[in-house]
Amino acid sequence: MYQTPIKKGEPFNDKYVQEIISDFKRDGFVLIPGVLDQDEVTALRERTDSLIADKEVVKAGYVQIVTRTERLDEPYILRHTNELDRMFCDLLIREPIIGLMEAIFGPDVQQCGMNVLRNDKSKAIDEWHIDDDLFFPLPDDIPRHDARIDMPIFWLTVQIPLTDIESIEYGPTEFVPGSHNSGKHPPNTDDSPQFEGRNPVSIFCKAGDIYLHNPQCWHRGAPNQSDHVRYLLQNQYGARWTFRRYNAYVKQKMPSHILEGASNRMLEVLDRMQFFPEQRYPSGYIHPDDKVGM
Ligand SMILES: O=C(O)CCC(=O)C(=O)O
Repeated sequence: MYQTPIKKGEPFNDKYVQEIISDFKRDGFVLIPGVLDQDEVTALRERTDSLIADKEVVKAGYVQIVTRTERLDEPYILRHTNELDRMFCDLLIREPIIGLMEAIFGPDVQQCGMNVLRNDKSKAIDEWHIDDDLFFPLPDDIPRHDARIDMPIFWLTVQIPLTDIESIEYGPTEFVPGSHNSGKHPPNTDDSPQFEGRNPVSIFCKAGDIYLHNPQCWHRGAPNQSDHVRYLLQNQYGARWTFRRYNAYVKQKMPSHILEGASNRMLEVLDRMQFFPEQRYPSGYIHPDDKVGM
Protein backbone atom coordinates (compact mmCIF):
# COMPACT_ATOMS: atom_id res chain seq x y z
CA MET A 1 0.00 0.00 0.00
CA TYR A 2 1.25 3.47 -0.89
CA GLN A 3 2.41 5.28 2.28
CA THR A 4 3.08 8.99 2.48
CA PRO A 5 3.60 11.22 5.53
CA ILE A 6 0.10 12.72 5.12
CA LYS A 7 -2.31 11.60 7.85
CA LYS A 8 -5.92 10.63 7.35
CA GLY A 9 -7.12 13.23 9.89
CA GLU A 10 -10.49 13.58 11.59
CA PRO A 11 -13.51 15.55 10.32
CA PHE A 12 -14.66 18.55 12.34
CA ASN A 13 -18.03 18.29 14.08
CA ASP A 14 -21.04 19.75 12.25
CA LYS A 15 -21.33 22.74 14.55
CA TYR A 16 -17.72 23.83 13.96
CA VAL A 17 -18.12 23.26 10.20
CA GLN A 18 -21.18 25.54 10.14
CA GLU A 19 -19.34 28.24 12.15
CA ILE A 20 -16.41 28.13 9.72
CA ILE A 21 -18.68 28.34 6.67
CA SER A 22 -20.68 31.19 8.16
CA ASP A 23 -17.51 33.26 8.90
CA PHE A 24 -16.16 32.41 5.45
CA LYS A 25 -19.34 33.57 3.71
CA ARG A 26 -19.41 36.78 5.76
CA ASP A 27 -15.75 37.82 5.33
CA GLY A 28 -14.53 35.99 2.20
CA PHE A 29 -11.78 34.21 4.17
CA VAL A 30 -11.41 32.28 7.43
CA LEU A 31 -8.40 31.03 9.38
CA ILE A 32 -8.54 27.51 10.86
CA PRO A 33 -5.63 26.79 13.20
CA GLY A 34 -3.69 23.55 13.71
CA VAL A 35 -4.76 21.25 10.88
CA LEU A 36 -1.48 19.62 9.69
CA ASP A 37 1.28 18.42 12.02
CA GLN A 38 4.96 19.30 11.78
CA ASP A 39 5.96 16.01 10.08
CA GLU A 40 3.46 16.62 7.30
CA VAL A 41 4.52 20.25 6.89
CA THR A 42 8.22 19.33 6.73
CA ALA A 43 7.61 16.54 4.21
CA LEU A 44 5.57 18.81 1.93
CA ARG A 45 8.16 21.58 2.10
CA GLU A 46 11.09 19.24 1.41
CA ARG A 47 9.26 17.59 -1.49
CA THR A 48 8.49 21.01 -2.96
CA ASP A 49 12.20 21.85 -2.85
CA SER A 50 13.30 18.58 -4.43
CA LEU A 51 10.71 18.90 -7.23
CA ILE A 52 11.67 22.51 -8.01
CA ALA A 53 15.34 21.40 -8.10
CA ASP A 54 14.56 18.58 -10.56
CA LYS A 55 15.50 19.69 -14.09
CA GLU A 56 13.03 17.25 -15.66
CA VAL A 57 10.17 18.74 -13.64
CA VAL A 58 11.22 22.23 -14.73
CA LYS A 59 11.57 21.10 -18.36
CA ALA A 60 8.08 19.58 -18.29
CA GLY A 61 6.64 22.99 -17.37
CA TYR A 62 5.58 22.43 -13.76
CA VAL A 63 7.62 25.33 -12.37
CA GLN A 64 6.38 28.82 -13.05
CA ILE A 65 8.59 31.86 -12.80
CA VAL A 66 6.90 35.06 -11.60
CA THR A 67 8.95 37.95 -10.32
CA ARG A 68 8.85 41.70 -10.08
CA THR A 69 12.63 42.01 -9.97
CA GLU A 70 15.51 41.41 -12.37
CA ARG A 71 16.01 37.84 -11.12
CA LEU A 72 13.97 36.44 -13.93
CA ASP A 73 15.34 32.93 -13.85
CA GLU A 74 14.15 32.08 -10.34
CA PRO A 75 11.32 29.60 -9.78
CA TYR A 76 8.24 30.74 -7.89
CA ILE A 77 5.20 28.44 -8.27
CA LEU A 78 5.12 24.65 -8.47
CA ARG A 79 1.97 23.75 -10.41
CA HIS A 80 -0.13 20.57 -10.81
CA THR A 81 1.43 18.97 -7.75
CA ASN A 82 -1.07 16.09 -8.02
CA GLU A 83 0.93 14.82 -11.00
CA LEU A 84 4.23 14.95 -9.13
CA ASP A 85 3.87 13.12 -5.82
CA ARG A 86 1.21 11.05 -4.10
CA MET A 87 1.57 13.04 -0.89
CA PHE A 88 -0.17 15.99 -2.58
CA CYS A 89 -3.09 13.72 -3.56
CA ASP A 90 -3.33 12.40 -0.01
CA LEU A 91 -3.50 15.98 1.22
CA LEU A 92 -6.41 16.62 -1.14
CA ILE A 93 -8.60 14.13 0.74
CA ARG A 94 -7.17 14.70 4.22
CA GLU A 95 -9.71 15.43 6.92
CA PRO A 96 -10.90 17.88 8.08
CA ILE A 97 -10.19 19.58 4.73
CA ILE A 98 -12.21 17.32 2.42
CA GLY A 99 -15.15 17.24 4.86
CA LEU A 100 -15.24 21.04 4.84
CA MET A 101 -15.14 21.08 1.05
CA GLU A 102 -18.00 18.59 0.86
CA ALA A 103 -20.00 20.78 3.24
CA ILE A 104 -19.49 23.75 0.89
CA PHE A 105 -19.71 22.10 -2.55
CA GLY A 106 -21.56 18.84 -1.89
CA PRO A 107 -20.42 15.24 -2.41
CA ASP A 108 -19.37 15.90 -6.04
CA VAL A 109 -16.62 18.32 -5.03
CA GLN A 110 -13.45 18.14 -7.14
CA GLN A 111 -10.04 19.73 -7.12
CA CYS A 112 -9.47 22.47 -9.70
CA GLY A 113 -5.87 23.48 -8.99
CA MET A 114 -2.91 22.43 -6.82
CA ASN A 115 0.13 24.68 -6.38
CA VAL A 116 2.90 25.62 -3.98
CA LEU A 117 4.16 29.22 -3.87
CA ARG A 118 7.76 29.56 -2.67
CA ASN A 119 8.85 33.14 -2.29
CA ASP A 120 11.68 35.15 -0.84
CA LYS A 121 12.11 38.95 -0.86
CA SER A 122 12.25 39.12 -4.64
CA LYS A 123 8.77 37.78 -5.35
CA ALA A 124 5.19 38.43 -4.27
CA ILE A 125 1.78 38.69 -5.88
CA ASP A 126 1.46 41.99 -4.03
CA GLU A 127 -1.03 43.85 -6.18
CA TRP A 128 -4.62 43.85 -4.95
CA HIS A 129 -6.71 41.59 -7.15
CA ILE A 130 -9.41 38.97 -7.42
CA ASP A 131 -8.70 35.64 -9.11
CA ASP A 132 -9.75 34.79 -12.67
CA ASP A 133 -12.47 37.40 -13.28
CA LEU A 134 -15.27 39.34 -11.61
CA PHE A 135 -18.03 36.74 -11.44
CA PHE A 136 -20.91 38.96 -10.18
CA PRO A 137 -20.35 42.55 -11.43
CA LEU A 138 -22.47 45.50 -10.30
CA PRO A 139 -22.80 49.01 -11.77
CA ASP A 140 -20.73 51.70 -9.98
CA ASP A 141 -23.80 53.24 -8.34
CA ILE A 142 -24.85 49.98 -6.65
CA PRO A 143 -22.52 49.65 -3.66
CA ARG A 144 -22.86 45.91 -2.95
CA HIS A 145 -24.88 42.75 -3.47
CA ASP A 146 -27.97 42.45 -1.29
CA ALA A 147 -26.87 40.87 2.01
CA ARG A 148 -29.86 38.51 1.88
CA ILE A 149 -28.41 36.69 -1.13
CA ASP A 150 -26.37 33.58 -0.37
CA MET A 151 -23.76 34.37 -3.04
CA PRO A 152 -22.60 31.32 -5.00
CA ILE A 153 -19.02 30.14 -4.54
CA PHE A 154 -17.85 28.52 -7.77
CA TRP A 155 -14.46 27.49 -6.42
CA LEU A 156 -12.09 28.39 -3.58
CA THR A 157 -8.51 28.01 -2.43
CA VAL A 158 -7.50 26.18 0.72
CA GLN A 159 -4.30 28.02 1.63
CA ILE A 160 -1.88 25.88 3.65
CA PRO A 161 1.18 27.76 4.96
CA LEU A 162 4.21 25.46 5.26
CA THR A 163 6.22 28.09 7.16
CA ASP A 164 5.19 30.39 10.02
CA ILE A 165 3.87 33.77 8.83
CA GLU A 166 3.34 35.40 12.21
CA SER A 167 4.07 39.04 11.46
CA ILE A 168 4.01 41.46 8.56
CA GLU A 169 7.66 41.01 7.50
CA TYR A 170 7.00 37.35 6.56
CA GLY A 171 4.54 38.39 3.83
CA PRO A 172 1.05 37.31 4.96
CA THR A 173 -1.88 37.05 2.60
CA GLU A 174 -4.11 40.10 3.11
CA PHE A 175 -7.87 40.31 2.49
CA VAL A 176 -10.40 43.14 2.53
CA PRO A 177 -13.29 41.65 4.57
CA GLY A 178 -16.64 41.52 2.81
CA SER A 179 -15.26 42.77 -0.53
CA HIS A 180 -16.44 39.59 -2.31
CA ASN A 181 -19.90 41.18 -2.05
CA SER A 182 -18.84 44.45 -3.72
CA GLY A 183 -19.45 43.33 -7.31
CA LYS A 184 -16.28 45.31 -8.19
CA HIS A 185 -12.59 44.90 -8.75
CA PRO A 186 -10.40 46.45 -6.05
CA PRO A 187 -9.82 50.16 -6.69
CA ASN A 188 -6.72 50.90 -8.70
CA THR A 189 -4.85 53.13 -6.21
CA ASP A 190 -1.58 52.97 -4.28
CA ASP A 191 -3.47 53.09 -0.97
CA SER A 192 -4.77 49.95 0.74
CA PRO A 193 -8.35 49.40 -0.37
CA GLN A 194 -11.28 49.52 2.06
CA PHE A 195 -14.76 48.08 1.72
CA GLU A 196 -17.63 49.49 3.79
CA GLY A 197 -15.08 51.12 6.09
CA ARG A 198 -13.14 47.92 6.74
CA ASN A 199 -9.37 47.85 6.23
CA PRO A 200 -7.33 44.90 4.95
CA VAL A 201 -6.68 42.06 7.41
CA SER A 202 -3.34 40.19 7.43
CA ILE A 203 -3.56 36.45 7.97
CA PHE A 204 -0.97 35.74 10.64
CA CYS A 205 -0.60 31.99 10.93
CA LYS A 206 1.63 29.07 11.74
CA ALA A 207 2.80 26.30 9.46
CA GLY A 208 0.02 23.68 9.42
CA ASP A 209 -2.84 26.12 9.93
CA ILE A 210 -5.13 26.53 6.93
CA TYR A 211 -7.28 29.38 5.65
CA LEU A 212 -10.11 29.37 3.13
CA HIS A 213 -9.95 32.03 0.43
CA ASN A 214 -12.86 33.15 -1.73
CA PRO A 215 -11.27 34.18 -5.07
CA GLN A 216 -13.74 37.10 -5.35
CA CYS A 217 -12.47 38.68 -2.11
CA TRP A 218 -9.93 41.47 -2.74
CA HIS A 219 -6.54 40.11 -1.70
CA ARG A 220 -2.79 40.13 -2.19
CA GLY A 221 0.37 38.55 -0.80
CA ALA A 222 2.20 41.22 1.23
CA PRO A 223 5.90 41.38 0.24
CA ASN A 224 8.13 39.01 2.17
CA GLN A 225 10.64 41.36 3.79
CA SER A 226 12.33 38.70 5.90
CA ASP A 227 15.32 36.47 5.18
CA HIS A 228 13.04 33.41 5.44
CA VAL A 229 11.65 31.74 2.36
CA ARG A 230 7.85 31.58 2.57
CA TYR A 231 5.98 28.43 1.44
CA LEU A 232 2.24 28.55 0.75
CA LEU A 233 0.52 25.43 -0.58
CA GLN A 234 -2.74 26.08 -2.42
CA ASN A 235 -5.31 23.36 -2.98
CA GLN A 236 -8.29 24.55 -5.00
CA TYR A 237 -11.69 22.89 -4.98
CA GLY A 238 -14.98 23.59 -6.62
CA ALA A 239 -18.21 22.32 -8.04
CA ARG A 240 -17.69 19.49 -10.53
CA TRP A 241 -17.74 21.73 -13.60
CA THR A 242 -14.83 23.84 -12.32
CA PHE A 243 -12.46 20.95 -12.92
CA ARG A 244 -12.67 21.87 -16.59
CA ARG A 245 -11.33 25.32 -15.75
CA TYR A 246 -8.23 23.62 -14.43
CA ASN A 247 -7.97 20.81 -16.93
CA ALA A 248 -8.18 23.28 -19.77
CA TYR A 249 -4.49 23.94 -19.30
CA VAL A 250 -3.23 20.55 -18.19
CA LYS A 251 -1.23 18.79 -20.89
CA GLN A 252 0.30 16.19 -18.64
CA LYS A 253 -0.89 12.70 -17.99
CA MET A 254 -1.29 11.65 -14.39
CA PRO A 255 1.35 8.95 -13.75
CA SER A 256 -0.08 5.61 -12.68
CA HIS A 257 2.52 4.99 -9.96
CA ILE A 258 1.10 7.95 -8.03
CA LEU A 259 -2.35 6.38 -8.09
CA GLU A 260 -1.39 2.87 -7.01
CA GLY A 261 -4.05 1.64 -4.54
CA ALA A 262 -5.86 5.01 -4.62
CA SER A 263 -9.29 5.01 -2.98
CA ASN A 264 -12.41 5.74 -5.02
CA ARG A 265 -12.76 8.97 -3.06
CA MET A 266 -9.33 10.15 -4.24
CA LEU A 267 -10.08 9.17 -7.85
CA GLU A 268 -13.37 11.04 -7.79
CA VAL A 269 -11.85 14.20 -6.31
CA LEU A 270 -9.06 14.07 -8.91
CA ASP A 271 -11.62 13.51 -11.70
CA ARG A 272 -11.71 10.35 -13.76
CA MET A 273 -11.13 12.30 -16.97
CA GLN A 274 -7.64 12.88 -15.61
CA PHE A 275 -6.81 9.33 -16.63
CA PHE A 276 -7.65 9.86 -20.29
CA PRO A 277 -6.36 13.38 -20.96
CA GLU A 278 -5.14 12.30 -24.39
CA GLN A 279 -8.80 12.18 -25.42
CA ARG A 280 -8.81 15.94 -25.03
CA TYR A 281 -5.20 16.73 -25.86
CA PRO A 282 -3.45 14.87 -28.66
CA SER A 283 0.07 15.45 -27.26
CA GLY A 284 -0.12 14.38 -23.59
CA TYR A 285 3.19 14.50 -21.70
CA ILE A 286 4.15 11.03 -20.39
CA HIS A 287 5.87 11.03 -17.01
CA PRO A 288 9.36 9.40 -17.24
CA ASP A 289 8.39 6.82 -14.56
CA ASP A 290 5.32 5.89 -16.51
CA LYS A 291 6.46 5.05 -20.02
CA VAL A 292 4.26 1.97 -20.13
CA GLY A 293 1.15 4.07 -19.49
CA MET A 294 -1.91 3.02 -17.57
O1 LIG B 1 0.88 34.99 -1.85
C1 LIG B 1 -0.23 35.16 -1.34
O2 LIG B 1 -0.40 35.18 -0.12
C2 LIG B 1 -1.43 35.44 -2.19
C3 LIG B 1 -1.38 34.72 -3.46
C4 LIG B 1 -2.40 35.21 -4.44
O3 LIG B 1 -2.74 36.35 -4.47
C5 LIG B 1 -3.03 34.28 -5.35
O4 LIG B 1 -2.65 33.10 -5.40
O5 LIG B 1 -3.96 34.71 -6.05
